[in-house]
Amino acid sequence: MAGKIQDQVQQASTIQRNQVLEDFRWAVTSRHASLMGRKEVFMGKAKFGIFGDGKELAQIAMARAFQKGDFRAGYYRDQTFMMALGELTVQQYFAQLYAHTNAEADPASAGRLMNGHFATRSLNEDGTWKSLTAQYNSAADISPTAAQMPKLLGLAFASKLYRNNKGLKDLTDFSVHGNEVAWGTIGNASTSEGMFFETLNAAGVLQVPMVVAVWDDGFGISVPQEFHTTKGSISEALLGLQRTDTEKGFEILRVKGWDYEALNEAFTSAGRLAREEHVPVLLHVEEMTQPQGHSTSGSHERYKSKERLQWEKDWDCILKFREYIISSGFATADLLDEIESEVKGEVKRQKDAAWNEFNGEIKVELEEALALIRFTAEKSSRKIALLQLADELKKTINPIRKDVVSTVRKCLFLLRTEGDEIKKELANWYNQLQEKNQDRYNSHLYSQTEYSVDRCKVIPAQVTEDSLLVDGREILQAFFDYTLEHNPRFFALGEDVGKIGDVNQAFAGLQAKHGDWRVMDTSIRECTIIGQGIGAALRGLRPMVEIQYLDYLLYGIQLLSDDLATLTYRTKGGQKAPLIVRTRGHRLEGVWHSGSPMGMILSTLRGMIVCVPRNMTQAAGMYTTLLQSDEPALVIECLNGYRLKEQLPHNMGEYTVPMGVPEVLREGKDLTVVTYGSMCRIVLDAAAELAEIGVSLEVIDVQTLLPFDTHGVIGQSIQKTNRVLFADEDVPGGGTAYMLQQVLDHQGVYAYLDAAPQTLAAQAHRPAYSTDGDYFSKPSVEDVVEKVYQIMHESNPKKYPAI
Ligand SMILES: Cc1ncc(C[n+]2csc(CCOP(=O)(O)OP(=O)(O)O)c2C)c(N)n1
Repeated sequence: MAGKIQDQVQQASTIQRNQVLEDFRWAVTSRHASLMGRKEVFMGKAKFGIFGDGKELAQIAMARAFQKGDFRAGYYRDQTFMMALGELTVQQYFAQLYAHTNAEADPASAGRLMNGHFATRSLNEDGTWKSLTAQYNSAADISPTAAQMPKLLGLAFASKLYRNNKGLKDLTDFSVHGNEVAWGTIGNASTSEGMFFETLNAAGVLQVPMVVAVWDDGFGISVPQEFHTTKGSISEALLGLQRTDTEKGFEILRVKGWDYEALNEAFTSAGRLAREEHVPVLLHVEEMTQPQGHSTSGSHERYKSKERLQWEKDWDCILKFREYIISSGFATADLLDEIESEVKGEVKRQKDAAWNEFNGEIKVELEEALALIRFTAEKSSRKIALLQLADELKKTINPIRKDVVSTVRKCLFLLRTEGDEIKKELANWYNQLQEKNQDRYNSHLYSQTEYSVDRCKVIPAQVTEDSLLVDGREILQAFFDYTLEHNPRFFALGEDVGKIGDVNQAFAGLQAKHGDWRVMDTSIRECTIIGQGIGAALRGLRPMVEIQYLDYLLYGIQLLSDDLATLTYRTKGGQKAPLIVRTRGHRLEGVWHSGSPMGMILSTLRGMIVCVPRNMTQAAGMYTTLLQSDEPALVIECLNGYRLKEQLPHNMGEYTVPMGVPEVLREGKDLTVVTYGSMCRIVLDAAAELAEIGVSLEVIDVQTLLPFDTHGVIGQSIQKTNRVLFADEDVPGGGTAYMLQQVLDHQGVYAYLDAAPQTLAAQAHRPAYSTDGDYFSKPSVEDVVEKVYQIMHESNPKKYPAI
């Protein structure tokens, strides 16, 4: 018996020893990757580097507590975590540092993001989901500090839904009974951001399985802790969130970043609490270091005192780990040295392999270019100049693609006066190369799979004489009711969306009918409402999140722009979050309930679909299209349209509205007015008035701004009318300027125009209050009539004398 126990003790200590030594291996692997990474930048082989040195031990503990199906949403220091998890090889780490554009070489971003931006791939090549519960998952990182937090809330919230919404229980590729934990990481300085506080508050309210680890190294670049956080400690500052015996809240833990055993214990218990009880945990990891300073952009000797620098050396987590291993008798110093030296060799080998692969591809292209330029030179009258360009290219140290392509373009420019026969080989090669480069650098802004909105089947709405005439909001209500019934992944949340069914009652009665886990109220927190949607969409759900008024989208536009709109692009199709953001805008009342800031949206949300339906029938059809595709979208309903009567289509939930296809609302021959949203009715009223004096307007509703008229409907109309006016409610130079640019650049209409294309927008200021305020701020029927008339007058002053 005693012998058996002894054997077991022996066995347990062998396992423990092996684990400790494996952890040591990961720690030194990551550290040497950091050290060599910095050198690569200084040697000019990479442009910029930011590394995870000084934070290794805590990340290994986090990796140990992390389970399949879990998600990480973190930041640029987490290389050790990713490596220890087996989701990042050293070679991949260096491939990203060099910006290798191959998704196999750099699975996180295919060379699109600077180093330290981690991600796992959730999707197969064809856009279908992998089994997320069979793999470790990391949401794709972004650089803005703390912007990883809102989606972290959503990733954790998804577990809540999967556990509580019985309709989701079969989706085992996404969740097993909501057991998945969302793990967040953030630097101490970044906890000062509003998004951090907003996320924590919401997580405490929602009681979601979220562990937030704060990597605290006492600085935010050069700025020390006392400038960042009240009381100098985020766990102190947030003590009010701590749960008690009677009140729900957070579990708050503190641990030192060099204390191996305490770290393992803290992460294990945090993971268990979150996973089993759905309690959010804040894990404040203090006394971390940054041996090489913030990044390759500068040296920390500039702002850290001698004492601090010495302290960081003495309390380096790997040094402390070594001391722990030796004093616990797991290994001798010699053995650790041996392991480290072996690891160092392996890191170097993988670094070199990454460089050779990255550089090898470019070398091949360079050699091909040189051969073709020289070959072409022999036939060309510009031989000397061409050979000189080839020589210069040949001499480039660490050449990159730009060197090759820019030289070839210079050559082709030199060859512009020579016949095709002379330059055809070089030109063909260049065209093929540019196709590859397009894929490398410019692809995947939108879905390139069969789930793209373009592939959605068009099914017209069926409206007949016996279709009921109902309020616009009832059209939406019928749509939402249908979708809640037929699509278990669909849910809606937002301020006032649950109990009262949104401020305009499109969800009225639907929470009572479909349940509290389908139609939900939230607090007033636009940014994390969006984050909640992004995270849930990353985990296979189909959220619709509501921003109560378009003017308040500003609170969430940063996240939409930085995170959601870039997701497919920055992972080169590796992840998707098909979130629908529903909001309402255009004219209604006053400064903050009449917004139509399309210019802002169009500049910041490339990568999203932007729908501007003129009524609720169109809106419902657009929602159907979006739910059949996998693209994230913003849909702006007309604030003043919920009480207007519309005919209820018979095929609600089935009819679709295609994206990027304008609709001609009224045919005419004199002038085309291009508009959308609430302006459609204004322009149609103006068209009726103008018809009375013999001016025939063609009125086009663009329906979606992104994508924009992919069928050239507007150009065809201009070919007929030869005059065009772009009208909307945005500021001058906003949405109208965009529409004008799209048509001029892509539809070749210049030759068909008999008059200068014009725009009509709202005033440059926000709209004043009340009906008069609206009249003097937004384009009115009279404004449209007069503007059109002015264009007609300029064409034919006799027929249309000045007003
Ligand atoms: C919104 C935003 N502001 C500024 C920056 C520039 N920036 C990058 S890292 C950083 C400091 C972050 O410090 P901390 O959160 O403590 O993390 P650490 O780098 O120390 O791990 C700053 C200011 C940024 N990336 N995003």
